[in-house]
Amino acid sequence: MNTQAKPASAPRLSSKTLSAAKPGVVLPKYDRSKTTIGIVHFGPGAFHRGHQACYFDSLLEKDSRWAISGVELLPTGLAEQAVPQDNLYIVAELDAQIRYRIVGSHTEYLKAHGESDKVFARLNDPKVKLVTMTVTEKGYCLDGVGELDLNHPAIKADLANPTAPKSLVGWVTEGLACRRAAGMVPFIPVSCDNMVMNGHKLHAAVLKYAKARGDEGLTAWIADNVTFPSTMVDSITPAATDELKDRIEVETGLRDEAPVQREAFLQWVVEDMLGEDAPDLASVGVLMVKDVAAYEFAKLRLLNGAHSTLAYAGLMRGRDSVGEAMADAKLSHAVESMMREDIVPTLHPAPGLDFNAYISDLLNRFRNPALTHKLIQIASDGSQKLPYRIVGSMADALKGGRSIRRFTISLGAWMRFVIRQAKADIVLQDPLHEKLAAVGKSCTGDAALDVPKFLALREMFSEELAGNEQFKSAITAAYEDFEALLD
Ligand code: CS2
Repeated sequence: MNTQAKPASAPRLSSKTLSAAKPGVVLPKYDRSKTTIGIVHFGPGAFHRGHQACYFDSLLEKDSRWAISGVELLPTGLAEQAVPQDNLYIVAELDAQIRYRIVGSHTEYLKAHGESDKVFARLNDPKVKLVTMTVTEKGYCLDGVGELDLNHPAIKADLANPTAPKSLVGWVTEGLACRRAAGMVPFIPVSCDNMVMNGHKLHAAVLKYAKARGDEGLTAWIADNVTFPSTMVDSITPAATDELKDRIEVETGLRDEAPVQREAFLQWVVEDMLGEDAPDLASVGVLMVKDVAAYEFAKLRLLNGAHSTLAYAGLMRGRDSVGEAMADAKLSHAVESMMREDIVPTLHPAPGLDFNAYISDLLNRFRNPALTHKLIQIASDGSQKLPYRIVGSMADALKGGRSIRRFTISLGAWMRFVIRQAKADIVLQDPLHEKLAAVGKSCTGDAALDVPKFLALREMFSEELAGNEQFKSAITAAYEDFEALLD
């Protein structure tokens, strides 16, 4: 707990004010002016800045080629905050030990919506080897079966005007098309979002889009030459607050208008296919593996599946943060049982991955008293997240003849949450918010009428699953009383 008084006004963080940092604040240990940009990152939000950018910050200490150009696809206001700070920002590691680190790996922020020439120049720069991205699940414009939705408005707009892309898939494909036209080697697109087989999904989406552009030569070139590694990313990164900015100002002696808070834990597992010319990620703690799927399934189903369950059930039980939901003994007990007894049997073993120890570590991370993680943040984009986090495990459990009872806690609470927000006219943070509001508003409380409206959402439930009697009756019971499932 911070007890120091707030200074009148600490200097704004920038290259010139670094010397004002209080002792103990970790500063970049390399000359930023001597670095060159080797990475273009789409979606430089809090997660990327707290996670991947920290790995590159460490790498820049030994290899100056890997500074990052952060590219905003949509205006977020971050670029405006970054300029006066010379693209520096503070990561507050809030855990058993508190640590402040000033990260210097971004040397440029660009806006895709206004500085597209500069973005194309970067994508065409032979020094740029990786194009990484954190655009969240919805940023890929996929349909209910995980394939590119050619009817998505952003994809339709890009197909009509492919050289002036707006979507992530449009940008990656046009960037690759430019490299091909210039006779260059391709960059490697690296998805860092919470989706199973994120690299494969991006690969398939880019190929489908290139084909829909009617460019067979480009489609074949991408198929033959471009690798799309899958990755698993992990670090709990709650959204920054004004309180955090004030605390950082007091504790570091510098004012940062765009800081990041996260736990100390950091993990990045990357499919080992970056080639020889790539940054040496293994040297800064990235786990390079042949098959990343086992890690992705474990993380998405155990960590994120538990998170979403805590979020919806917690919110409906009046809890506000992950810490509060974990202190709700009935809820945390049910979630732990779901993890150990229901999710583990759906996972693939991986070398060095001891699921029981992994679960115990996760539960401790959820209980981190130094970090407040709002449930409402995790509850956003449910229509995009739940299929990866919960519905996939349920489909596997059904195939294996196992119980799906506890999995329905999250879905039952989610339906109730959607209805509650709709009836209160609160717009959901979800790309399907219009559809969900209409469903929510029309619900009467009669499960026989209400539940089929949710199950008809093909973006979330396949026809096969929605038609499965066992699935329907379990979801219906959860809709009627998800709290009974906590016992
Ligand atoms: C969370 C994740 O907001 C959410 O949906 O479940 O952001 C989670 O904190 C990260 O995936 C942890 O790596």
